[in-house]
Amino acid sequence: MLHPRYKEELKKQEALINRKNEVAPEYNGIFDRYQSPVLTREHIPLFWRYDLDTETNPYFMERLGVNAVFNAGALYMDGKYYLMARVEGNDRKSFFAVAESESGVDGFRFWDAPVTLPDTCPEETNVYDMRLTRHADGYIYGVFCSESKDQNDPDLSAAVAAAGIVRTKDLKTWERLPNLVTRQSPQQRNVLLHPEFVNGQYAFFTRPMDGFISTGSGGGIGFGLCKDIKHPVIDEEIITSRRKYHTITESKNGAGAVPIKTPRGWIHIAHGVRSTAAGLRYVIYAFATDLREPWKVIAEPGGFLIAPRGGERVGDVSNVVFTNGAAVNEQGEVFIYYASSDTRLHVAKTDLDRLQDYVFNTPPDALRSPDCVKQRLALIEKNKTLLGLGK
Ligand code: M1P
Repeated sequence: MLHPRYKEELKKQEALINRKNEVAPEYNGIFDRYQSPVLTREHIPLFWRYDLDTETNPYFMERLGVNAVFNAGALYMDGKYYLMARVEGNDRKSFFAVAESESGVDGFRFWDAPVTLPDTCPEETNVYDMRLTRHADGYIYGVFCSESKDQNDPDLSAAVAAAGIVRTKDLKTWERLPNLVTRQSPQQRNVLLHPEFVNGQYAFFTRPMDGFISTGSGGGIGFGLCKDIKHPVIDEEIITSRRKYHTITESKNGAGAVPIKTPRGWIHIAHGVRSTAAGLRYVIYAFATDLREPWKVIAEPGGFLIAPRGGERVGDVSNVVFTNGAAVNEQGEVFIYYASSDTRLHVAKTDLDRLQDYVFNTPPDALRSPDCVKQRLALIEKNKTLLGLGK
């Protein structure tokens, strides 16, 4: 018999899913932040978590709890917004689940079951952070982190990160391809497939790493070409967006959303990490690469685009905002899906014109305090004239 508590809990969940999302009051002219998260653990269907049968679950206990819903790949297709969310169970294992919405800012509802990926890697323990690419070859690719225990290291926490690759035409049936091999880098995370062929080859943005957590000698976001997606090997990676001392990318950076094509260049929305006394701080930044040579950075505004604010600062891994998906509709509206503190997922909305203006007209990081002051003084002087204020 269906447990009587089910209907009560379902009512609460329906109210949450149907809640209208409002633009937050903060203004920066670059994007609108929305007040409520678009996905949380409370959005997970009750029948994925509870045994609904009174006989076997008299107390209506959560049997398979969900801890967090965050880092999502994103796609706009046929008038709908799709998110490939990272769902983390109470047991710490992540899996993928698709949620869809008509508006892109609210009403996200999970499909009836999580994604079942072909289980082709017996050593793989955890999967997360899928980037969805609609590729020129007609497939939708999902590139994600495939994590395994490092069998060569007795440390219980030693792990190996690789880039797993799947593809589909409908987000329902998935074909798994071999993990990406990068000859120069022992580990990879935050890898994404570029949507177009480059020099007739598949092109990946990578993140060369020496270890599981530390990028070590990895200089930043990498780029590499691969001839055959069914045997994906990158012989050579070059660095595109480079990590720099005393900037938001000093400790690490990584590709985020699939690059967005604009008349002026590919716009990348990535993450940068720096070390603080309170631990690592993750922010989101943007840069542009050349249309024909997409590994060449042609503009990189200084500082962050999105940083954790208010309640976003707190969660399982605090002081983190992270993105691995954005969706662009026919009107050129851009929905940046970003997670806060590895706990829940939000949206920030902008458009292609604004993004280009931001990326190409925001001053670059001047790298030294005296030069940053000069940048600011130039702005102040210009505005003083406009405001009719004396020298
Ligand atoms: O915990 C913050 C993020 O840490 C990782 O990112 P990076 O590889 O750049 O350190 C990822 O595991 C990501 O999932 C997570 O949100």
